[in-house]
Amino acid sequence: MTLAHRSAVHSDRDATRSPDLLARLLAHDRPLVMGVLNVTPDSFSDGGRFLDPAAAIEQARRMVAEGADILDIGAESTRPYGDAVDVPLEEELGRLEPVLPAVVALGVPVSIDTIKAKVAAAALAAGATIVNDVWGLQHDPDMARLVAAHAVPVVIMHNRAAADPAIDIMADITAFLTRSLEIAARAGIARERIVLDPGIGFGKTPEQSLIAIARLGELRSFGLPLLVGASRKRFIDKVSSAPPDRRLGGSIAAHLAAVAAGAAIIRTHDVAETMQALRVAAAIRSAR
Ligand code: HH2
Repeated sequence: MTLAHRSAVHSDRDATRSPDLLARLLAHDRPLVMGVLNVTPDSFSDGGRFLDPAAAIEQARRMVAEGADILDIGAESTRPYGDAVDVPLEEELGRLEPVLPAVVALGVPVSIDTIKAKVAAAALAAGATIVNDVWGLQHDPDMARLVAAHAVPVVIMHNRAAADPAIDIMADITAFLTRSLEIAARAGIARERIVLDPGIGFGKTPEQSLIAIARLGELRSFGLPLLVGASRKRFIDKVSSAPPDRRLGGSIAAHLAAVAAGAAIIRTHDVAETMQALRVAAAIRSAR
């Protein structure tokens, strides 16, 4: 690597750490794309594909080349469909260790998808700069403190242990996120660092996932940026039968609807195709 290249990488890396990272990211005049990197054997759509560190790093590189604004790395399947297998701390750390530094070195902000404060702490020490907690600071009592101490952006996602078709899902999402925001405030997390996520597929029936996208706009009343991750999720199969690796069309349809309703960040496995869809949708809007 030449010195110039090394210093360019270095300054990119510094930029991924700046205290106003989220504000700078959101200053783009388009929604941001967060690329998913699962270093797991059992993720619902790509389990095992990127468990090998070389394959994971290659996938991260591909997503950066395709224009990902953020890379979201996870080493424990969140198991949106309930069949949870807890991964021991050491194993989660062991999966991240050979991959994370090389992914951070790509110069794009990296978020750590974990519900464990210890994993988040190790990932932040290795250069990740965003925490993505699919239990919205409500699982690990140390998570909020950790996020506050590091002053990093945090994605607070709605979740439930089990779906209940009888509930008003928007009321449940609102109450859960309100509770998470209270936890965040008590811990001293600045509001400017918080992103909210309705948690598509998590503790929701397929119909409730559709409702969460259709009525996403209601969550704008929190006044915080919204993230939506509909990529390859099961509700797509309920509308139009397809296995996880054949749900790209449905994922894009859902993500465009989410953006129209106000989503600022889209979490996807398919960066190039999602980028293209977002660009075309924006070009059509501005051609009016
Ligand atoms: N979905 C998954 C994982 N993490 N984080 C946020 N903020 N929002 C989401 O919708 C979300 C998430 C599930 O997708 P995937 O990572 O592909 O699956 P797995 O958790 O099985 O690895």
